[in-house]
Amino acid sequence: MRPEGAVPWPDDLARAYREAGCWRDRPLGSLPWEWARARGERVAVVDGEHRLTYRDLALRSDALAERLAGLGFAAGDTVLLQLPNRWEFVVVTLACLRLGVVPVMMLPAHREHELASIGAHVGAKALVVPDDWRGYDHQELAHRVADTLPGPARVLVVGEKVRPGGVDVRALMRPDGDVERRRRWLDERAPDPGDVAVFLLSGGTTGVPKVIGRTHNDYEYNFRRCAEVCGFDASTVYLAVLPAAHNFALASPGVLGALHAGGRVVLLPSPRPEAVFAAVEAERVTATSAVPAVVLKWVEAAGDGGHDLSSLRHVHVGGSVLSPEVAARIGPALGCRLQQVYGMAEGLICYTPADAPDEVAHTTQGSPVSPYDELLVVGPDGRPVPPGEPGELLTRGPYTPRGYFGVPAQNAVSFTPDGWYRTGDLVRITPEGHVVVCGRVKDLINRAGEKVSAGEIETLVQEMPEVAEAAAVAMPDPEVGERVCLFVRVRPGHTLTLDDVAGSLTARGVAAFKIPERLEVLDELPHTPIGKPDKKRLLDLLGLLAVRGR
Ligand code: OOB
Repeated sequence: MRPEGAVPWPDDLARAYREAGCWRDRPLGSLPWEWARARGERVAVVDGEHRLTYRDLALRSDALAERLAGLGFAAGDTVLLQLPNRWEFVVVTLACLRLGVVPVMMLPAHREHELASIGAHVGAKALVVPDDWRGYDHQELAHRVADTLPGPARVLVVGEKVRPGGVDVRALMRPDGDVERRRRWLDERAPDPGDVAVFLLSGGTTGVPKVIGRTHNDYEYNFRRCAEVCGFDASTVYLAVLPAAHNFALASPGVLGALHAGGRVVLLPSPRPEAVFAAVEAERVTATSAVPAVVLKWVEAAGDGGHDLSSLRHVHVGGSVLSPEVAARIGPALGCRLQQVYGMAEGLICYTPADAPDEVAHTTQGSPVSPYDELLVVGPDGRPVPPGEPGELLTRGPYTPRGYFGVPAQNAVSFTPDGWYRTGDLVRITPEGHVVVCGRVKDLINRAGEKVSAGEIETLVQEMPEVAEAAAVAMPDPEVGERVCLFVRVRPGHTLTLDDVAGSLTARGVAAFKIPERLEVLDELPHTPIGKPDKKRLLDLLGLLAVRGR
């Protein structure tokens, strides 16, 4: 079953991608048994004391898939998946894929605002959450959100403390019963590989939920090609520290790429240097991925020594701009090679080669992982710029879908009529074919790789009674790259503080990473000739305020 509203590729291209071997027409849910047949007793997933073999993964995901079917879930249903980097994340994801239930990859940091709007948009039938996580009661959150959703939505809970009204997911994973019968039953119900397998969230929404349906075919190709480019094989031990729900750590090549290549995945719910270095040493990790803000912390902490990091071969760094200076420090500090990655939930992934010379690895974001990726760099007039000149990057290809789910008006803006996705990124392409990201035209704030839509924040803030007009801009920051800075004009007789704004947004259930970290109240916001806040001038003003020491 196809969730209605997902935009398919044209038939002739679909045929070409099959003939070229990009699309293999195998549902992702069949992979765990394929892996188990080849290497059943090898450890696939490590989470602290928990070690699951490939066979465990197949058994447990089948058990959960069958019992989800027993609860009434069927192919094409959507569920909001909000789990931290724990072994259950992998089993739940594989179980959904097996049954054709489409998980929507929410982040642990998301709150009511995000869960409720995305849940309503995709018609979610359930939320899968931890009981509590980092002192936050996700179970309670899930019940609250479930009550707001149009259909009856169930709350599925991973943890010890499942309260009445919630379903105990761990109990459903117990691999007891007739394994062969269950396997055949699920094989017969396998979803179509051309259907949507997972929904990813776009980095930075505009208020309109931007949810990307990735098909079994396109997503398998995504993680298979990334794994090849990163040299993943049976000796790979991949450490997932970024949220596994993010395309980077999930499939670029990430968790799924490492498993597909026969490697081992180590899950860690935090990127803190001490925990990461301990895990690298204990599990002999060979590869990991990080955003620049995180890798900078590792580089700074590595000098303290104390841990044996010699197993580490590659660290993949992407999600936001990595300065050449930090890039050059990574290899010497961590004793491994850097691979830069420029990617997006919408599809296109570029990697610097695993053995690239420093010049390429330090100063470019690599080249597309597939020879069938198409790249076009255009000027403001929409026409291609001369080779090597900067412009907005448009892209199409075998793992870049043709539209967001269920938002035709937004698709008319984000995609061209002939299917190119407008990345909103300014890039230039070197004579050797490597992409260099040099800016962006889209209005978002990239805070340590987490994308915050300026428009979304402005809409929320403008609903505050004190606010007459608001504009959110990206404030440069040495630690996290950018932070949200808010400029406002207040209504006559009102005042506003940063705490007021933070308090209001938090009360409305907005994820913490989106909350503005600086507020400037102005008598008047500068405007462009068509009457929008002039963000260029606001940024200049921010620079001036910084110089004056504010
Ligand atoms: C990754 O995915 P998203 O969907 O969170 O964000 C995509 C956007 C890009 O359009 C670009 O604006 C920015 O993030 N970005 C970079 C970058 N990599 C991504 N900007 C500068 N330099 C880079 N290396 O962020 C993502 C998905 C898969 C793999 C890696 C990153």
